[in-house]
Amino acid sequence: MNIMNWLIFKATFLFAVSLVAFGCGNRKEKITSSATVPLELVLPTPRQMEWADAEIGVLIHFDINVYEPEYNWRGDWDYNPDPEIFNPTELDTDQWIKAAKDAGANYAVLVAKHCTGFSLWPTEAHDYSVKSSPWRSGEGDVVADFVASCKKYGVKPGIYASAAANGYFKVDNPGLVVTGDSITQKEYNKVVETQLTELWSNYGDLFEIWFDGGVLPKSKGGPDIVPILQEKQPDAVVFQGPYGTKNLVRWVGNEEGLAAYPSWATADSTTNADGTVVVQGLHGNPDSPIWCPGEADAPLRKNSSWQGGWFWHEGQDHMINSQEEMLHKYYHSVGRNTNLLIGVVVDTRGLVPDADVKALKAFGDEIKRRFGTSLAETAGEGDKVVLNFNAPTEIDHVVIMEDISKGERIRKYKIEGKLNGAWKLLAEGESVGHKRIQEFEAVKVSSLRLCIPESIASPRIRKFAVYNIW
Ligand code: IPT
Repeated sequence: MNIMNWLIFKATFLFAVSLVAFGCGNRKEKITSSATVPLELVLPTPRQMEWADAEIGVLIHFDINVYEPEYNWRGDWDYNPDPEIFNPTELDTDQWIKAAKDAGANYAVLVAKHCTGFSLWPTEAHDYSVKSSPWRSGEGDVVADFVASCKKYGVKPGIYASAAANGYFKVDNPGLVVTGDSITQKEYNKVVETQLTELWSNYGDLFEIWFDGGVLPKSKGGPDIVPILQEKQPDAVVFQGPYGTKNLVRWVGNEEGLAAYPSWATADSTTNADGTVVVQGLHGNPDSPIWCPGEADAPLRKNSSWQGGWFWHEGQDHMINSQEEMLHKYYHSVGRNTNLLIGVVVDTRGLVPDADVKALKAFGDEIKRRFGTSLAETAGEGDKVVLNFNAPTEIDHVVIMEDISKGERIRKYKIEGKLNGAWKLLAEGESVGHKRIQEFEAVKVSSLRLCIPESIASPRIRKFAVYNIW
């Protein structure tokens, strides 16, 4: 028997023994189902672990269309709003990042260029940018301000600059020039390469790079992004990044902050990663060799507001999601092994509106109130972790975290509480990964246990915590 087989045998044996010894229910079935342990566990990179720990981020949207809401970048390819209208006289990126921090965000991604093509930094690639605007007499750089504020407040900076759409260059998804009359695809690809080189070279290390709609690969006529990414930002986490690069993160398939359940951190595709692949496999795939967890993006303003809630529009403060709605998204993203990326708008002043600042803070405060302090918590290894109370204690939430540095090992779990001397099933599920939040009807228990009837190797529980929130 070689070492690996021995380890497999040992893991299976120990697993069976512990089930017999502790009897976490349904014993027979579980012993047989524990028989396979893969030869290699898929592990996240250190940066992907840091990203999972960050849990909440913001995606800050600001573009020239905020000053001209009638403009539709797809409507008239020959028209672009005049840069003269872009003048956020009160722009204060500290205010944006403070608002993000109040929401509990640990990272922030700035939309440096959205579909209009107007660029928030003084790019050398063309003149359709802040340098042609009256804002700070054309001397300003929103990206530089943003990164400086992130540093100041300890929020990790990221940048979104979609290559897939650009009204200024008549480009539509998945990154192809629609008319071909004013600029060729080759020239557009060069613009993208120049712009991404600038963004990835001039603003320090980026925590996350965001490709909206994925990246059209070179083989399908797109820009040659991979070598630039690998040279300039080799450690950045890349949302819908090119296949084959490391630190990938996938879309969850909606803009409502709702991950499917189960939600495995491993997946076969990054969903739309090349801008053309059909979205599939939203649950991920526990047997895939690619670590590519979900990131659930959702604007603070409802999807039914202007531009899907991503951009500011006058008179829409009432479209801000309620605290309950935001918490629902949190439970269905962070609580499902997926990061939550909250879309934040910037208004014509250059500020996050007061109503949004308030809502972000209320959301962050409530998460702290709910999950800031547990009633009890522990960590452990193996198929069972127990928490005992001195007296029957009312509980209604459990948080489970795996030590993902050792891989996502749990395949099925049960949470059981001891009521009047008997174990009762309170909740059960499949994926855990970085974090699983489980809510159930309040119940008084003297003990609580996490049972893991199915896993691919001995489970490593980083945290098993219980709360009384209601
Ligand atoms: C959508 C893209 O098609 C998808 O790939 C992903 O990037 C997503 O945006 C991010 O929110 S487009 C949107 C209008 C649903």
